[in-house]
Amino acid sequence: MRLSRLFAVFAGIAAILLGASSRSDSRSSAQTAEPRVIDVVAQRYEFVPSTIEVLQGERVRIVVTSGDGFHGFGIKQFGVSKEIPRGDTVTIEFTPDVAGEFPILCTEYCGDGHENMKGQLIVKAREVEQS
Ligand SMILES: [Cu+2]
Repeated sequence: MRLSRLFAVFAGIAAILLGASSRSDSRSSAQTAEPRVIDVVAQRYEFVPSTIEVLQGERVRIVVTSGDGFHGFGIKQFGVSKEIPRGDTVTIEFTPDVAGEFPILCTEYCGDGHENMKGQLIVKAREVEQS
């Protein structure tokens, strides 16, 4: 009687410990997942590269450097809008949760060709959950 009760308590503790460790494992792997880093140069009147391809749900870190004057980097769909001062490098992080093709726009007037300063973000749908 006493022995079986002791065993039940021990089994209960073991189950709690196992459950806690597997939970913290999955949490820490999600936290340590490194974002995809993409370097972009903003210059009159283009983004280089002009097309950025990422995966839906993947954390993205875009590092934008101004190649000349004052520019901006905006992706309306994902609430991204950053000033890129002359000679500066600005880091932008976001997670595109919607698949599709979205315009990247210069959000600061930078000269005659400003209206044509556009890039494209392609977010590819995540078809199968990868483990
Ligand atoms: Cu501009």
